[in-house]
Amino acid sequence: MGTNDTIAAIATAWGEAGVSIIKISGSDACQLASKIVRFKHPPYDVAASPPRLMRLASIWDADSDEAVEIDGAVDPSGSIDPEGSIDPEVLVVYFKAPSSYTGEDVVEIQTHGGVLVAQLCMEALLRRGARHAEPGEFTKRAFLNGRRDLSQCESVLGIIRARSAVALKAATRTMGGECSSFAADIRSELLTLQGDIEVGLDFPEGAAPYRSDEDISNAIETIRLSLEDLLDRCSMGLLLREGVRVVLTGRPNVGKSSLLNTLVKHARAIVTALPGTTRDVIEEVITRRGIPIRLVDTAGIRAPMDEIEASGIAKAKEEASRADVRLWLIDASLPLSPEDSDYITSEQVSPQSCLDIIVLNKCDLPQAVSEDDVRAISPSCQVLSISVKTGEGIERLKEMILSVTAGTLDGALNVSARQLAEVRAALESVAAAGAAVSQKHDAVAACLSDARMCIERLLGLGITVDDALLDSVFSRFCVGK
Ligand SMILES: Nc1nc2c(ncn2[C@@H]2O[C@H](COP(=O)(O)OP(=O)(O)OP(=O)(O)O)[C@@H](O)[C@H]2O)c(=O)[nH]1
Ligand SMILES: [Mg+2]
Repeated sequence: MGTNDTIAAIATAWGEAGVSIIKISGSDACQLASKIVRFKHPPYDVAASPPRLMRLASIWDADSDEAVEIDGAVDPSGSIDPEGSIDPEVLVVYFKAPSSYTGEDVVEIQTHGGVLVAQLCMEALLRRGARHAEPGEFTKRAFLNGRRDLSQCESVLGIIRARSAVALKAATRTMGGECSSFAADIRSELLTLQGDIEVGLDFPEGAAPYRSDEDISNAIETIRLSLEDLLDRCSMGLLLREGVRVVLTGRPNVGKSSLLNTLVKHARAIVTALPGTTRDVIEEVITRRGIPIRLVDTAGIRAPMDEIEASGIAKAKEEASRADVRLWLIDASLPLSPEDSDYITSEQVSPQSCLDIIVLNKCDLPQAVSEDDVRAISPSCQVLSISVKTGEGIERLKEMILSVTAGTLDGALNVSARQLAEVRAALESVAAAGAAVSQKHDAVAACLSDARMCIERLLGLGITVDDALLDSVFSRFCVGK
């Protein structure tokens, strides 16, 4: 991917619409646009147009470039050769470098919306030397030209993909620089502390330390708390963007697929009285208070009867391991199975990042298991009785699922899984630095340096044009963004 060539793309979605927008960016943007644009009034050159002013023009293509050059010899306000006319009425706006989205000269042409008009306009530009932009290349140039840092660029995608008002707010907050400035503050604290510790390393043996162990520990703790705060806000943003992942697990025949069907309000999954009905993973999205909830139905867990069921069960366990909310359903009309007891016992030690709820289904039938029986095994676990058949407890269950989004919604920051992983890694390095204070200060400095590098990758500092990280970030964008 070159960086100095001039790129062009249709920025609007494919299909009939009010307008189509063609974007051109690069040092030759004006010159290229001038070859197909004919303004109705002077000045006739795109480069001479007042920046940011929408101007009426026509788009004109011809076999030879000379015929379309606006050079005064042609009367630009004169009649247009219908042979070369693509669109007799367009709006053209010029953004002069560096005050543009990409930081380069940008020309945008608004044509009448229509599949062919925009396509012909693009073809005319490509024939005259523009290169078709790759996905996200305009935003990538904005990053390379210092218009935005990487976290702001990634939030552009968050704005495009937002499916709820809260997710949109989180993306707007991030694009406005809230995540970047928070992360930049942490980075400068890390740098200062690392510098102080390195100065201290050079002090002669026996001299008073530059900063005491206690002082360093306190500074590390302050940074750790800031990173935890950042992690919470980013985790919530990712949850809003990707949706809360709710995985339905449990023994066969407990009513997992019936619950999925009730929550999505249609018969999505096959339900039968035969244990082992669901073999594959079934995923559906519902929205509750603007928050997307991804429901994942899985195969019942038992000793598998055949190879298909064995793979289904393996998939169920894999899904459960990456859930935000894990529901373990139990048929409360039957005594607890060993699998149920094992699950409830092990659930006590499950990681806090996932909310576990034990769901006692079929409470319309005579009960063999009560909520108290479950609490007797695990006093702190969340347990709820429901009946998919009568609808009892379903509203309460939805509320419990949404409790994972409580609290931090207002401060949520839109990040990608990549960015969240960087924050998590930074936190681990800072924790390691804290643990090393009483032993070796050079190890502390090294851990702080690792943490700082994670934050720098989050912001995209020090990344070069050819960095694979950039390609992986921008390849997820659409063409024309
Ligand atoms: N009485 C009663 N029956 C229920 C309830 N929920 C589900 N069932 C019945 O339980 C049986 C099994 O339901 P499924 O939803 O297929 O159970 P599952 O957990 O998906 O089962 P597998 O796919 O085999 O793992 C069906 O006959 C349902 O009609 C309930 O709340 N009350
Ligand atoms: Mg099922």
